[in-house]
Amino acid sequence: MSQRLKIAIQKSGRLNEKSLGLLTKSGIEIDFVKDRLINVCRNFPIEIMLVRDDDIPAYVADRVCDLGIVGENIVQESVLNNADKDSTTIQILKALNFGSCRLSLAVPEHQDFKGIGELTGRRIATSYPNCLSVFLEKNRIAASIIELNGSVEIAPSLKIADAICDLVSSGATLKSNGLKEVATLFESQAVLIRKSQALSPQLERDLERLLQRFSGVIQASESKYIMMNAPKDALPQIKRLLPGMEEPSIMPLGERGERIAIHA
Ligand code: PRT
Ligand code: ZN
Repeated sequence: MSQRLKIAIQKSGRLNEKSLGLLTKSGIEIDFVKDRLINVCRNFPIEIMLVRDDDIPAYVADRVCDLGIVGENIVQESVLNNADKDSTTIQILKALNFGSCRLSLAVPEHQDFKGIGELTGRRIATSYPNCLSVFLEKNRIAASIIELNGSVEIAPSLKIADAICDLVSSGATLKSNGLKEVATLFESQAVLIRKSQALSPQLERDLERLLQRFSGVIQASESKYIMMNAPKDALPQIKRLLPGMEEPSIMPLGERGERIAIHA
């Protein structure tokens, strides 16, 4: 059995740079060779596999690799697709705070849309047929699902669908295609996944170390160092407004000390 953790990340695309950033900020030094599938790390027992994001859940499920960094949207779709196969159980270990988006339903913007019930009998284009099917069933909506692999947003103007179900982040793509968001199926972000089945004791220990490093990086990215000058008597109010300000450093400014410098 391999004595190195194998982690699959997206080779190129929206999650590639931030996935690599998380690894390097976690102190993992990798010598990447262009187009090499597996890249070995110099200072941590880990190998990085560069692959297409859609393949990551299956690679983890089939133990081609131990871990993966992928959008929760891809995990959800894959888990629903393999719901009947016990051996493919994968587990989300950690939300990674990047790649955030949502899977949403959208219809032509000129349409007077009163609620999702109006999707009954309509054709909905999507690359997420499993997620959409579960949502429609839950909401007792009988609609047909048109499965497309890309450019879902152009389906209504091509008249091959009446609505779409696609990932949205800024909303600019919907807008430029004359569509409006009418419901959100779920919010998504990049997550770290593993197969539920235990690894060797050594690899479990390495994984624990890796998780601690990831947590440190994520916590640091959520923290801000705040410096401000303020009237001294505003301090109680400032402390109430800013979380993590219980014990700030306070320095009097000028001779009378009516104003203070606050660092937190
Ligand atoms: O080549 P490979 O298969 O690896 O990559 P890919 O082309 O399938 O995926 P990629 O790189 O586009 O996205 C990877 C992951 O990024 C997704 O699975 C999501 O988890 C996450 N993500 C975050 C997004 C978006 N934001 C996003 N906005 N993925 C796709 N989009 C697309 C969306 O499909 C739509 O076409 O961007 C468009 C909408 O963006 P806005 O900003 O105009 O709303
Ligand atoms: Zn993909």
